[in-house]
Amino acid sequence: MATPQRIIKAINEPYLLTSDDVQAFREDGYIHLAGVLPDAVLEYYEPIISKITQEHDPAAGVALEDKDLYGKAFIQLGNLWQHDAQVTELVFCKRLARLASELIGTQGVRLYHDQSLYKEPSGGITPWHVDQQYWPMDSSKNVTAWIPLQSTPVEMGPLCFGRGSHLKYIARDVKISDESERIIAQAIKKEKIIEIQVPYALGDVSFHSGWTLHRAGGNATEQPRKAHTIIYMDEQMRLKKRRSQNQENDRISWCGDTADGGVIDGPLTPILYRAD
Ligand SMILES: O=C(O)CCC(=O)C(=O)O
Repeated sequence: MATPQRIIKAINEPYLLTSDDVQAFREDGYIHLAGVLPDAVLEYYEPIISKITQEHDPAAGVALEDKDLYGKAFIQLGNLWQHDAQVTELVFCKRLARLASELIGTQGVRLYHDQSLYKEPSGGITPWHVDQQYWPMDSSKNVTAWIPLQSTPVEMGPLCFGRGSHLKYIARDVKISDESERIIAQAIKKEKIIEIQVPYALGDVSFHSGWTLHRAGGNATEQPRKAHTIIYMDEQMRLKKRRSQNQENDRISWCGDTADGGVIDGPLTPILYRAD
């Protein structure tokens, strides 16, 4: 069944940012925007994303208590857009891509990848970490849209950000782990970084930079915390020499046959928005 036109229209029309919004994003390393996606959009796409996540859960059948720290944090599935044409509509939509481009200040943005991150009932914390240590990108012009698929009270484990931490060079080589949780929590105290954790209403979307410290609490509710994320990068983003196996794994997953130093413009990283 084709997606109703009112849904297609809602995900492609602009959401207007103020210059204060852009300044806040650049100073804080994140922004939490209200009412980015209408309820009807989330009610339409949530069951599709949930079905794909369930069907392709790489750890299906493993009990929560038998999972490691990462597995307890969330069920993770990458590039849902390749599974379903309707998810492609959402992941490729202009409303979110334009927001990403205006926040990071580029002429246009490409997709890096999308993923679903479902925290099971009683699921564990997402340890403090930075995203960009996984990405072989030669600049910090990237941003993740975090899109909860239900209203998300604090006890369900919404994202929590270290305000302004993208400018502090903390734990940039530490992969997400018990160690990253401990090291970053200590650094946050020492540097007096303010932690911002607030509930998300349905339709709220946050955007955070690749170097922003962030975590999420556990899910203390009996419902799954369903979230979808889309990672955008500058349309001119170049592939840098890898510093770790994680970055090499990302190159293999997302960067096609891009040569070192070249623009990452393979079939998995299409341009999603370009200002006229
Ligand atoms: O959803 C989560 O718990 C973590 C998400 C995250 O770290 C991210 O999207 O960068």
